[in-house]
Amino acid sequence: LALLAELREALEVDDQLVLALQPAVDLTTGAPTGVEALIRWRHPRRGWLSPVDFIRPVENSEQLGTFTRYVLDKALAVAAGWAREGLDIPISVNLSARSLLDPRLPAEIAEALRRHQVPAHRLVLEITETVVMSELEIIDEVLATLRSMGVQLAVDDFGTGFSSLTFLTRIAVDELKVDRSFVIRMADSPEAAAIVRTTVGLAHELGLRVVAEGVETVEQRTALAELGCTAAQGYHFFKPMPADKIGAVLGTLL
Ligand code: G
Ligand code: G
Ligand code: MN
Ligand code: NA
Repeated sequence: LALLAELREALEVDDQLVLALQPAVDLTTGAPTGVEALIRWRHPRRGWLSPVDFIRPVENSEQLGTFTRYVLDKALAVAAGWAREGLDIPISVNLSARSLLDPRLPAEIAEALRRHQVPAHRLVLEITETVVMSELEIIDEVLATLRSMGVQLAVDDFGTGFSSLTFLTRIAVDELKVDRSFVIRMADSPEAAAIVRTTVGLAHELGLRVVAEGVETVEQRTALAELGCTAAQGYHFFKPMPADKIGAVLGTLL
């Protein structure tokens, strides 16, 4: 596939794959609770590509490991910069479920954390639970190892997978991210509102953080606060932004 050959090149030249960064904020104080890293490909001929244009082929290729290490390395370089400025804020990285099948991943992440001198708790790995049963044991072990290192785990797109609740009984996590689809429908769907309220309650009962995703309006923000949600992310607060813009934003918010 041409795209994969081009990606191999992009992973080597270093200025094509860039991270967009989107803060999540505390709904009461407005302070940033974390920043999510979202990959973008500045393709020399095709223009800006979104991950939806290339993640699936990468996941099914031999380049997944290289790609995952690349994203983690970029994200930890950003976090290292914040640490030098005295900003104590975690960075969240989206991991393809398939990359959790590599038992070398925890050691690689440990090495990257050391190299960038970033404490493990400043890294949050966002995972989805769309993995097939036969692979669960390996993934459980990789995730348990990462968490024992102090790395934080977040369940992304919570509520959209096939086994979210079972997943929570198997894997100890730190954060639930309420999927954007529920936030969008909250106002006119009692079902969506109930799912958000229940997820927030579940998180609180389990002692987990909860972040609502895709908040675009002040109405959604108010409704979330009324449902007891404490943190949120979305265009209403910040769009994903280039790394050189985020320092100023975090500086003014803290
Ligand atoms: O940022 P955007 O809305 O275009 O992201 C689209 C999808 O790509 C989302 O599901 C997001 O989680 C995923 N994504 C963004 N960055 C990364 C990444 O670095 N690695 C992986 N595996 N997925 C990512
Ligand atoms: O699957 P995941 O939750 O990681 O996906 C995050 C995606 O959502 C990213 O592609 C990001 O660009 C996008 N995103 C972030 N905030 C908003 C928002 O308020 N509205 C919409 N439509 N997309 C958002
Ligand atoms: Mn995410
Ligand atoms: Na999500």
